[in-house]
Amino acid sequence: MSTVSKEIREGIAIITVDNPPVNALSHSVREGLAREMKELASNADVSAIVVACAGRTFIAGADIREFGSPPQPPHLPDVVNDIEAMEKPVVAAIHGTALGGGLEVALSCHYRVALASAKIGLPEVKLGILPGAGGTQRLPRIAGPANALDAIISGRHVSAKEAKSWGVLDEIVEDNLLEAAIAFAKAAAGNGPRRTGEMKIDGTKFGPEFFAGFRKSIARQTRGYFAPEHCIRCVEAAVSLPLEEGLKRERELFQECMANPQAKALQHMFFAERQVSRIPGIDKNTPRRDIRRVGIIGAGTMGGGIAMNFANVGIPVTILEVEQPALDRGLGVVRKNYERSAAKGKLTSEQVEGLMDQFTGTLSYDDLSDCDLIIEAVFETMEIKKKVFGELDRVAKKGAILASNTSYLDVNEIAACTKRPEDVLGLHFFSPANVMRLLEIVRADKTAPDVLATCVDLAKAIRKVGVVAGVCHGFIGNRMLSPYGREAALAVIEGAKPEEVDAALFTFGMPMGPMTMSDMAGLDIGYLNRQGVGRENYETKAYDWMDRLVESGRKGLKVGAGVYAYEDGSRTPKPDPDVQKLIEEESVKAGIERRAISSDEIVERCMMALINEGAKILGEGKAYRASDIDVVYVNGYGYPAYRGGPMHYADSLGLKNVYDKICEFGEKFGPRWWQPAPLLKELAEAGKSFADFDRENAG
Ligand code: T1G
Repeated sequence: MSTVSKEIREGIAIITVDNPPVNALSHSVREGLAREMKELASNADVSAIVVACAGRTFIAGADIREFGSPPQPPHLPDVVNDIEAMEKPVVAAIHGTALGGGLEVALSCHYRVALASAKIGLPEVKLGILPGAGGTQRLPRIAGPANALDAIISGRHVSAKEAKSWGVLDEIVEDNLLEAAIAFAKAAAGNGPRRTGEMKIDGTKFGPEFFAGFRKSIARQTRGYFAPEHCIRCVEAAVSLPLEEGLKRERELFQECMANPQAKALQHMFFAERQVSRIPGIDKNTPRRDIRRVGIIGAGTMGGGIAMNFANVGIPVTILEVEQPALDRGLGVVRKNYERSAAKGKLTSEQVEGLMDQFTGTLSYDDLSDCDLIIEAVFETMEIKKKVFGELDRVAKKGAILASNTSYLDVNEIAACTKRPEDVLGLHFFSPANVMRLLEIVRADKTAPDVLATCVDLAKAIRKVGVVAGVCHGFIGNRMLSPYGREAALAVIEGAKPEEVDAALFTFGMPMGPMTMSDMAGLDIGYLNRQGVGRENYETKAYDWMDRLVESGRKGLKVGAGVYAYEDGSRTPKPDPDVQKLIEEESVKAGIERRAISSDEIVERCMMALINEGAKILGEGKAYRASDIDVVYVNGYGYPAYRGGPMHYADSLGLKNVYDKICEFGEKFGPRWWQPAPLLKELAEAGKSFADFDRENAG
């Protein structure tokens, strides 16, 4: 069955693309569009053409799955140019999301009619590339260079209303899209084509200073990314060159992006995020439980943030605290968060009230008896967790899902203190919980399939990326963070300054260095953890200097002093000579001769430690895919997406090289912490990658 069909109604040809799930511009679609346009160009019975799509959306772009193989003709730029060249008016009928190559097809049409609910966008930059079928030349001509840059660099989905204000859409309708497009085509038949490519840009306002200003304005958010600068150069070409030369320049810059390893890494992340919801033993026939009301235990920072996720999607929340002042404080923080969004114009004051109406505060566990899901977000000790779950076991209704927001603790042990362990799992949100996209869904040994399936779906419903992890200390993210942090702290005691360690990892692409991160989290958190696990269970050389800081009152940013100094309430870390002096004293105490440590060594040790722990987690089955680990690190720990996450990064280095490096570190720093993960050894010796592992275990 062809993915492109044609029907002629009263002299109007309707070309329909039908290529589920998102009408991507696969080879057959490009062929079909080229074939039909060619036929219609000379079809005397036809005065105008409508391009529409079946299914849930207009064309959502080129077929990303085809990127790995050599492009087959007809190539999209040619298909698009042929559409624009048509002598008969071509009208695009847009519903859902017209994205990437899909918007480029629509821009090559002479007119565009859309549903009010439709969105348009050029998100290619999120795939490490740029709009390569005329989008960077036609969008600036019709919407102006400033709007075009906004759309191309942000990759955001632009509403129909805004797109119309940009001049991209000619008409917006609430429904009956096809009829409206046909009527529009009939009316346009008399006017002939209006080619976007022929529209002029008033270049006077968009000179070098405009582009310099724009580059400055995005420097921070695009740090380390390759494609954004190429996108800007394309729009500069649109302003300064005639269409044909601009399209040629776009093609050159597109090829450069496609050849850059960042494109492969970001495309890996695209599919990795879509794989996370594929869980062995769970499919569409697995029952789900209805979640109509959610209970939250604890109205602290985490509890409040978690609750907002549900209120934001219309699920009412009952939030429990032990005392009224704590409850008032918690709900007050939630209201402040919403009011901050309102102040930025993201919410109206009515919407703020509507959202706050979703919240019911209580001091009594009994008020949770009608909740379908109850999430505990109380202090991180097993004793308190068990007490809370004992209460939940008493009050929660039959079939309610009981979840812990623990970051580290044993969910099996928590589940065991209820008479319904099959209804218990971990839902580990990341702070700030109403902002961070990542959700670790911790599958306990007895968690029932319908409980897991319900929470995997729920993650998507509350706009999170839900990654399933097995029970182990710190699950996926925090477990890997520990060896990463160890190597960073060891580098300090061996000779690197804290700011050098941070600078090395910041340059690598981390949003901040581990020392700054520790100060933000609070050095006392790690200190108490270490007190709990005992000196024999961690590398004392790495952390004794930090413990001295805590014992001297330097608990981190919250007290204005930690590894760094924070003067007058500022959040800017400043190296502190007192700290450096303490570190050097601790090196002597530990019998360490300090040495110069290069940034490369710092990055290598931290990354190899991260990767090796990831391979252990994968080998133990505590994560289903290496790509799941990449999703955790990119969405929960700020790992640079343009490196594809730690496991994809390892593949880019070659697992044999990674394995050899870890063995080398074992010889140099001792085998205690540098034992290659068995899975890493196995894959390296077999000449395989983590991607091979995922493919072979896709089940
Ligand atoms: N190509 C191939 N498969 C795609 C696809 C695409 N462009 N978009 C989605 N899919 C698959 C996806 O993997 C999933 O498959 C299913 O469709 C549903 O997607 C020259 C070169 C459209 C907003 O970047 O943003 O055009 O997992 O789960 O949440 O300039 O998909 O079910 O097997 O995401 O409702 C530019 C990418 C391409 C848009 C729908 N376009 N897609 O979101 O569903 S580059 C994009 C999306 C380009 C030209 C260049 C979203 C969506 P499976 P989903 P959703």
